[in-house]
Amino acid sequence: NWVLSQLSQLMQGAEIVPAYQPIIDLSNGLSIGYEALARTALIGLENPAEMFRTAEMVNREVELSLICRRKAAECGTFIPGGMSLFVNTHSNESLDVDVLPSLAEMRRRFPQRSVVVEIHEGAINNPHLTADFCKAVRDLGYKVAYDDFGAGQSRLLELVKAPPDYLKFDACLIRDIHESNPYQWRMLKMLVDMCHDVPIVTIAEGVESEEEKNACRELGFDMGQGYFFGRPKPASGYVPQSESPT
Ligand code: G
Ligand code: G
Repeated sequence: NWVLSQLSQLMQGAEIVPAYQPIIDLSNGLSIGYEALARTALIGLENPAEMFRTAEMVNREVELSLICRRKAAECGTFIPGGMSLFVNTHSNESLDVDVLPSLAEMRRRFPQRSVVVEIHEGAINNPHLTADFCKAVRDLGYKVAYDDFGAGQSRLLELVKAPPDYLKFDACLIRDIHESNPYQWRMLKMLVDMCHDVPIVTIAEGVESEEEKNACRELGFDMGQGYFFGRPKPASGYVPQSESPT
């Protein structure tokens, strides 16, 4: 059908334009890096979740996720040295067979780029494999983040046996946090403190208001990400027009 034919066009890669969303250090308000989020103008696939659902229908989600990471690195050259590019993975990607080789390729092509790989919680299902993966990523000079923590099937086993460098707390835990009951507040505080003890850098996702930002800071979150700090936008949105390549 129409959407599937759009998908095969997408697989050529040229139709993917990554958007980049800043990740902010809550102690000083400065960006520490950018998460790449896939975008396309192809009709029927504009929504990345829909784009991946369509790819899953024809078992091409792993390939698509790999293409998105390539594009994220290629278009992410605006990111200053010292800041990190955060890239995504799909739950059906195998950490050792799919993700690791693609990171090694990224390392060869962009040796100066600092990269954090966000592991989807669906792919975190074996403590030994996950620990081996984390070690291999660090051997490449990259860092690991566990994504969407607390929203779905997040497992404590890997958090204990294979602690990541970053833990991204899902937006649903952050939403309306300033109105939350004392138990919810204490629970989050405890989780953040636990991370700092390891240490794991904590990132609050989906921060949409000043109140939420202040609450996250008070809870001790290291970093924040969300519309309050900046919406995802294409690389061209970060480069002053006069400095664009001609
Ligand atoms: O950007 P947005 O919130 O609309 O993205 C929706 C979902 O699509 C994200 O939560 C993420 O799971 C997925 N997604 C977006 N970009 C990428 C990407 O580059 N690779 C992978 N694997 N998933 C992505
Ligand atoms: O990779 P991950 O599954 O964490 O994807 C994050 C998703 O959340 C992306 O689709 C991104 O566009 C979206 N997003 C980023 N910031 C905000 C925010 O402040 N509010 C909401 N509702 N969504 C956000």
